[in-house]
Amino acid sequence: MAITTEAVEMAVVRKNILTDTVARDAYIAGVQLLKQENSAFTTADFGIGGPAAPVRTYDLFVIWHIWAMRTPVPPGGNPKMRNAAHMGPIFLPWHRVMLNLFEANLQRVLGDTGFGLPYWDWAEDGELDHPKNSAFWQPDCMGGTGTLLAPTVMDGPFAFKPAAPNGFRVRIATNQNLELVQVDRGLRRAFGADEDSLPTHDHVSAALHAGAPGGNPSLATYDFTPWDRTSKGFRNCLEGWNPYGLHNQVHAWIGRDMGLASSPNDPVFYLHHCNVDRIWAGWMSRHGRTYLPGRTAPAILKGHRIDDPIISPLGGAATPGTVLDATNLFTYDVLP
Ligand SMILES: [Cu+2]
Repeated sequence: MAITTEAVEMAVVRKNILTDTVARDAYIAGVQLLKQENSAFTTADFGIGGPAAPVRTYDLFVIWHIWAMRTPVPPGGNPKMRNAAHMGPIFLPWHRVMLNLFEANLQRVLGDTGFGLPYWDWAEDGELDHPKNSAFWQPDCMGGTGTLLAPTVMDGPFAFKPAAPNGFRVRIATNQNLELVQVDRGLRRAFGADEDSLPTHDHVSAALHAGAPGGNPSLATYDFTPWDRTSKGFRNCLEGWNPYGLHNQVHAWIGRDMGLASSPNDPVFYLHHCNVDRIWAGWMSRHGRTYLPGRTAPAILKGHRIDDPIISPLGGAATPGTVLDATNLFTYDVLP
């Protein structure tokens, strides 16, 4: 079966993975299927060294994300200041498109067009004294109490089983130069090693309630010039550069694979980003489906303006303007 490159027009409901065990189990099963399915591509198609090996459908998304991370905007710029998917206004639309296509592929392999990608409400776990003891990390959910000294995930559905060739393995990663390389190892996490805590409900609320007493009024605006990792505004608050927190903090708290350009290697990536997308939907429910910069912004922002096609080998017909309202594809059971 070929990878689904277009989201299926059917309004599914995305639910909390900790309260919907049906969605949880379907997600886990679908990820395993995408991880075992050969795409039409081999590693040689992406210039990855070593013997040519089939690229699994799941791993195509990993490659896609790394590629975006390496693509500076503007061309020739510094991808660590703004790239095709991060550190700029496109961050939220770009990941929305990625999630929609991942969800469509899960629907395909599960044979269930009603499947909705679940989300992980990490702010709920941020309220716990010991977030690593959350139900989320138990063997019937994501498993894997990785530590700095023993980061390989050894329990749960994505446990590393060296003798099981079809078990969950990390197959595509990057070297120090962000070049794609083939690997064959287990998934890695190190809770709390790079960041002590998860964001809490107060942090999410502060991002959403710009008009509340003591609130930050700039958070009522989607984004600001210079449209990069230094900007004020809602996008960069949720992305977690200014102030540091939310999305970035969650990646850092989980650590290891989740801290890399290849972070979609961890199936938690999609559950995390689904929650980020849900927070964005919550913000739009208060402030309107607004987006900046507009179409007349300077060309150096090409790929981040409201009518620009997103820069991506997949889902490239989408623009920010076309994905602000996604209710034809999905809704959330609860908005923050
Ligand atoms: Cu990303």
